[in-house]
This record gives sequence, C-alpha cells and structure tokens, in this order.
Amino acid sequence: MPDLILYTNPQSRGRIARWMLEEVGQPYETEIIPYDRIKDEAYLAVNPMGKVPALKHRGRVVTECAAICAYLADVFPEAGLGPRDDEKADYYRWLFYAAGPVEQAVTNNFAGWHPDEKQQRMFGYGSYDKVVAVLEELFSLRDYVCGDRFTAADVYVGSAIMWGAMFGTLPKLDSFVRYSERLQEREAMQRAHQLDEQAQAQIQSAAQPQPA
Ligand SMILES: N[C@@H](CCC(=O)N[C@@H](CS)C(=O)NCC(=O)O)C(=O)O
Repeated sequence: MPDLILYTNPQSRGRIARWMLEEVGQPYETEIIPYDRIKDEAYLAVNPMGKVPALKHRGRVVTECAAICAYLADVFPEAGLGPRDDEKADYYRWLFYAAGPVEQAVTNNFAGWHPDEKQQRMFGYGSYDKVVAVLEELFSLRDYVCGDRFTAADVYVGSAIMWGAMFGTLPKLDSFVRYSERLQEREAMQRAHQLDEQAQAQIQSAAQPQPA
C-alpha cells in the first residue's frame, strides 16, 4: 500500500495537489471525496475543515495546496522541485504571496467586495489591481517563479494564474498566457489532468440512474 493518500475531488483545488504528486512521481492512492460526503465525520477526521484536498503521508495529514506542494518537494528532494539556496527567497516569497494575498484578492474580487483605501492599508493584499500588476510584472521578467527553472512554487502559483484565466477571475494578460503555456507543456500536468477527467467521468456515470 502506498505511503501517500490523496483525498480529493476532481472538481476542486485537489487538481493542484495531484499535479504536484505527478511531478514528484511517487506512487499514491486516490480517495475521491464526493461533495455530499465532504462534511461527514469520516472525512472531518482527516481534515476538520471539511475541504479538499488533503494529503496523508505515513499517517500524517497535510492540508492547504501550497503546503502540500512545499511538503512534497521537501520530503522527496530527489524530484528536484524544492529551491536551491539562491532560489529560496523567490520560492517562499511568491508561494506565500499566492496562498495569501492573491487568493484573498481574487476571491474577494469575485464576490464583488473591494476594500476602500483605508481598508487596503489593513488588508494583506492591498487591492486586486495591485496584486494583478505585481504578478504581471513578475512574469514579464522571468519564465518561472524562481527564474529560469520550474519548481514546486510554479505548481501552486501557476495553478492560481491558469485557473484565474480559465474562470475569468484574473485577466488574460500576455505574460500570464505565456507562463500558462509553458506549464501546460509539462507531462506531469497532462497526466494529472487526464486522471482527474477520468475520476470526474466515473463520478458522473455512478450518478446516472441505472436501468431497472
Ligand atoms: N485553502 C484550501 C482551500 C480548499 C478548498 O476551499 N477546497 C474547496 C474545493 S476547491 C472545498 O473543499 N470546498 C468544499 C466545501 O467547503 O464544502 C487549499 O488551498 O487547499
């Protein structure tokens, strides 16, 4: 039995964790958590937030996609996805920036809530427009989060940018499109996508009424 179990739903941020697992290349088991069972006691015992994804590794649970990406890069260094010493500043800076300010800016903006000038001083992201401008500048100047090399930070930051463009929660700026295209060439990402599509098809066929 593999040491790693991914609790996910194919229509969720669990896609980020699966992509990272495929990048790492270690065997893992997948447990699909249907949304109508996500707040059941059985799953709350894994993640008391009742949210996916969660990762269990040797009996210990990691939640939060950004943490899952960083954790896997850390415990499987042979995959070469963690930062070298000279990459650590960018790696941690932008990984945390995406998990905090970017996530908050995008979700608040999607919900139609915009902090006024005074609130912007207190809110960690300032304003949505500022966050977009900062990301735009970053990816106009470099190919990946840490410069010219793909790392685990790109799985998370890149997912935020690709999903943002897909759902219309971030603009389709040239630098975002070019970055997304680079990431979509990755075989691990394509494998993860196929596995999630298969899982989604299984969920849908299981939900079809069976002939009497
Ligand atoms: N901060 C979490 C967010 C997880 C999250 O919100 N997952 C959503 C799906 S994308 C979920 O499980 N929603 C079900 C619910 O809240 O009932 C992470 O990065 O993993």
